[in-house]
Amino acid sequence: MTVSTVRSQEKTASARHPLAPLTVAEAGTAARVALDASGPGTQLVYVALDEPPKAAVLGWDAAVPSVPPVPPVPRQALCMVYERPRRLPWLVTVTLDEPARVTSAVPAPGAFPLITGEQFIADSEAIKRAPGFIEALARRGLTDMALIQVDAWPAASFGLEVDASGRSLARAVAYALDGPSPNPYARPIENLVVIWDRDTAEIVELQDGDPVPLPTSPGRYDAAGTAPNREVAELRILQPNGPGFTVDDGQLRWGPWQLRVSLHPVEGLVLHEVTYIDGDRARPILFRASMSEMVVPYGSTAMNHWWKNAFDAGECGLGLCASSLELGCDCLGEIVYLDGVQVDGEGAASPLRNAICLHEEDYGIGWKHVDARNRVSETRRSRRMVVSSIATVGNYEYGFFWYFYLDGTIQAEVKLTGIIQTQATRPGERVPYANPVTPELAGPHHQHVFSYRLDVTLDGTDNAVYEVDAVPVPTGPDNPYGNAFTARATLLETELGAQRLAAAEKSRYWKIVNHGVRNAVGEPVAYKLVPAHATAPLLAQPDAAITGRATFGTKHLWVTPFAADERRAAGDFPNQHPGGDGLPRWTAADRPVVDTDIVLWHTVGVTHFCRPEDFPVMPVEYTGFTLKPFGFFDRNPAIDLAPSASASASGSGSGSGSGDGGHCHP
Ligand SMILES: [Cu+2]
Repeated sequence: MTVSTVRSQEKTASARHPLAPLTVAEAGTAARVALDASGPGTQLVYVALDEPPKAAVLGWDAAVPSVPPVPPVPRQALCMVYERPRRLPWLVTVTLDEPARVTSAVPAPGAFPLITGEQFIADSEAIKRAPGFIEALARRGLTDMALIQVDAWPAASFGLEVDASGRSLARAVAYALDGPSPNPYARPIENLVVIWDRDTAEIVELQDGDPVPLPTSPGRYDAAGTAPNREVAELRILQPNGPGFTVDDGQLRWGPWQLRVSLHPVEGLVLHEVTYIDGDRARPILFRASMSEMVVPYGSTAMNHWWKNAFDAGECGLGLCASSLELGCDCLGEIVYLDGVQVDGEGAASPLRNAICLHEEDYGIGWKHVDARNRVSETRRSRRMVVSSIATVGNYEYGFFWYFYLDGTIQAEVKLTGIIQTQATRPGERVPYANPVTPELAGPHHQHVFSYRLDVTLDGTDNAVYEVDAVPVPTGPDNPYGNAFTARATLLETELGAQRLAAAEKSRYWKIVNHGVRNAVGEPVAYKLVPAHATAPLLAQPDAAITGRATFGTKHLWVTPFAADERRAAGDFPNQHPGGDGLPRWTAADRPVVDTDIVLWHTVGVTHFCRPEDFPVMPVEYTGFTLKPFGFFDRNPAIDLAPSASASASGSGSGSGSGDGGHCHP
């Protein structure tokens, strides 16, 4: 098992692809320039690459080096900064071409900035020093503040007087720790909520209800706390000749696949220009794919829980929360890591080591057939390229995984793990809208709702989408035996008509086509988007605040015409936003979405009714979707794979797996 890490490459700007990831030096320069141009008391929130216009990127790719020379695309960074004295967020664009300077600065009056990890910790610690909070804890017999953890959540927005106060708010809850290596979520301090002003560092409102006895069980999950620990047989994944892919300044090449990979502070893992090399044709499939937003709405009415509605992308930043990954733990095999960039509130930039993991996985059989007469077998292994990053957002972990297969399939998967939100309960008590997970704790019902933004470019930018349902045909002249069924395809023509729900009982899928490019059977080339049928849409009532703020979650599919500034499903500033921004606002125009440059927004998720097995740490839960070629290719694109070599089985089994070192046989 080996590992290599690709550090940021300091090529000259003009030699780099317009989508090449920001280097640490570039991020630091952008932050310094943005802060220097800002008013006193301004803090940096994040720095991202300001991705050039799509036409410039496509033009750059199409250019043959040096004949004729392509004018370099200006390299720019986009900074969010927060001018705290004026409670004013700004989006500041900085050109990185010499001399680096601000090219635009747009204030967002009335909006609230993303909450960085630094801010979250600062607020949480400051609340522990607030006299009113200390007194509330003392009434519960808790006086050692070193054994208190505060989580200063995004405050959300409910149309209450406090929400409309113009203050930058947190709603905070607390946990009693039982020592230096605790599971804080084992001991929630129930019925105590602090509404906190993040700017003035003061309590705006203290909600102090009936105390619930602290749970006594520590809920430990570290190895010492779970000893004795079971061992499993050692498993090594070896690629003696190294990985089967290369990566250069953000561009990944593996087999027929080419794509660019980057880490955006808000969206986390982003894919660009996903392309399949089909013989001598470079065939684009996705121009850009990302997690545009996600939200975790809680379905509880309890004091500590009803308001929890974290937008983990737009309010916290999936890239800002990305972890440094560890070989053998997070990733197994022949790994290449890509670094990210992190910038603190003062603008100091540093690398985020091992933020993105790249590796190959064996995925069982890819295709197989045994000729029953002559017993000749042909078998090919399935191999997939895995691109992943993991964000820790408060109590939860989200792993964002993309898989590329040799048969042309693309799969997106979210792995959900970490620790559930917990509610302390009295002995024998059953609390509403929550399941008991231990005799002392309940887990409130909640959803994890993800909005994938898929800027498709199937053999070109002009695409369209059909909804395809499996439809039984009534018995009659067209179906004399009653067994026939058909596929009914409905073209989604405009934005409002393209707001769709999944339908498992109809085997519903959405077919993305390019009407201008035909396959061998004369049909438009296509990929089908196979939705996650187990995903319920947003379950909150239509008049609930969260429904207006996360309207994207009410539908499984949205289709919009491409617009460069329509990037986030709930708008650019979801923190404390009262609602209506993003997809519902843009799609009100009901723009046409046929045979034009379109973007699909796909909602997936998990409706989480907590189980005892989800505590003390939740085993990984999965959600996601699949993009499968549907006449994009003229035959099975994995048909020409070389046969795998057979190997001998070891151990004292039947010996049926023994091989001769040649090709696989039945
Ligand atoms: Cu959950």
